[in-house]
Amino acid sequence: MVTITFVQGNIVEQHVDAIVNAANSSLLGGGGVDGAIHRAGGPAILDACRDLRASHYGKGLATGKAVATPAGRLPAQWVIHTVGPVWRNDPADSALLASCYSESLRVADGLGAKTVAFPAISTGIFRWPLEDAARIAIETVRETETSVEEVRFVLFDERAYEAFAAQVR
Ligand code: AR6
Repeated sequence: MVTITFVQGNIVEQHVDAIVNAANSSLLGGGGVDGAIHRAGGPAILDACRDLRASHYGKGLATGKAVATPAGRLPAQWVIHTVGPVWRNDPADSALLASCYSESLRVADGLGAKTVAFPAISTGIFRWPLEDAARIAIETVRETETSVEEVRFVLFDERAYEAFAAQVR
């Protein structure tokens, strides 16, 4: 069974097999955690993303899907890019946020990754309320069949850390 852990910190510093990026469908970078990952990992990540756009992902990556690239200079080996939904208070979108977690774990399994770090997908620029995002994230990880041994939620600030950690108390 997967062990779920929580740390408050910066996802780019995590020594895990794969870190997950809260990307956008262009796969070509952005702000928030996406910007931090590309800055810290260097141009190899963007090069790999451009290759994806030039091959199987000509139209970009759909919301709720995930795809991996190498991690450049990061301590992790892989970056799994996923696209969360923008919050618009439509309950149907919860399945898309859940899909980000389950699809990322499916991609991690394909890579043979045993340790995977996730940010709080959609809770920044995409405005998803933290408590609801935390509930969906943890329920989905618990319910997904995976060979990943540790899922580490890396929360940038104390409020996000508390929202996630509260889910398992
Ligand atoms: N490490 C861990 N968590 C972080 C870091 C970091 N270095 N930086 C920010 N967070 P966001 P989204 C937290 O906005 O809402 C980009 O432009 C942050 O506090 O990064 O899914 C993409 O290209 C928040 O809790 O992602 C997309 O266009 C969480 O990570 C769009 O933003 C997610 O915030 C995606 O928006």
